[in-house]
Amino acid sequence: MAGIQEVYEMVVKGKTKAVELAVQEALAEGCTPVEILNAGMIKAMDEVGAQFKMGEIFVPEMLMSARAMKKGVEVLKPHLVTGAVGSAGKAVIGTVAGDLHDIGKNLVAMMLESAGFEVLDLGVDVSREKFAKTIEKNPDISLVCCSALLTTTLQALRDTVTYLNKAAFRKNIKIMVGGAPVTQALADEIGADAYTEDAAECAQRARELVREN
Ligand code: B12
Repeated sequence: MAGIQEVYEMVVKGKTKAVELAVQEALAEGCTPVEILNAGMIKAMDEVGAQFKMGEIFVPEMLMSARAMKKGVEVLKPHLVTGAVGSAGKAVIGTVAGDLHDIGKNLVAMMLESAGFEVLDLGVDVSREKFAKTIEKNPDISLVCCSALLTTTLQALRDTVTYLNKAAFRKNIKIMVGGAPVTQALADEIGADAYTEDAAECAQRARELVREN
């Protein structure tokens, strides 16, 4: 589909205004929001990551693509989010300490909202203490989602989950972990309740998990 290809190219090039238009065009062509997200924007970020790794582009270009993708997601959001917010329970989400990547985390938050969760988003570079304090202040939280995008911040993910595992509130919450370098094996090893590869699956799994409690 021409619209999706345009979304892909404009995210790779970091053209915010053009992405906004391309997403609208792709929607008008009849592409589904999930297709636009996966085959347009996420695929584009993979290309950007590959170009960065090869030394073809640098952090500023990566940042421009990130901004362009955020704009595209904003346009898509009303088409993706459908559920009755709050009916599935309360969740807290954040990217772990030392990590500033938030696009994936924001998508997870959006999908959770769509699945009916009320979501407290703590943002990026979130310390384990901040996760814990938020849960203490909000005893109705039933789900904690931690995101990590760097191999160097997997240690912070491990520290966070270990810390939460020792807390008195542990029995009341389920912990989900994710992000590109995270695996099921790591999730098991550090004592998280679940891992999923993408945001849509995360929301689905979250509903099952919370029902188990
Ligand atoms: C955009 C980007 C940036 C932007 C981030 C902007 C922002 N607001 O997020 C900026 C420019 C700031 C940046 C900085 C850096 N980046 Co960067 N970045 C990327 C890039 C290109 C895209 C990330 C992204 O948004 N992907 C799209 C989203 C949708 O995917 P996602 O985050 O993986 O999320 C999906 C799943 O993982 C899952 N998920 C995510 N979170 C969670 C949570 C839960 C609970 C669950 C269940 C699921 C889940 O659901 C999501 C959607 O389905 C990646 C390359 C890549 N392909 O990932 C590199 C990449 C992650 N960055 C990299 C690097 C090296 C850096 C820097 C160190 C560069 C530098 N020299 O400064 C800094 C680190 C800054 C820091 N302290 O965090 C490397 C990491 C290498 C490694 N193995 O550790 C990558 C892989 C690029 C590369 N190939 O080298 N980056």
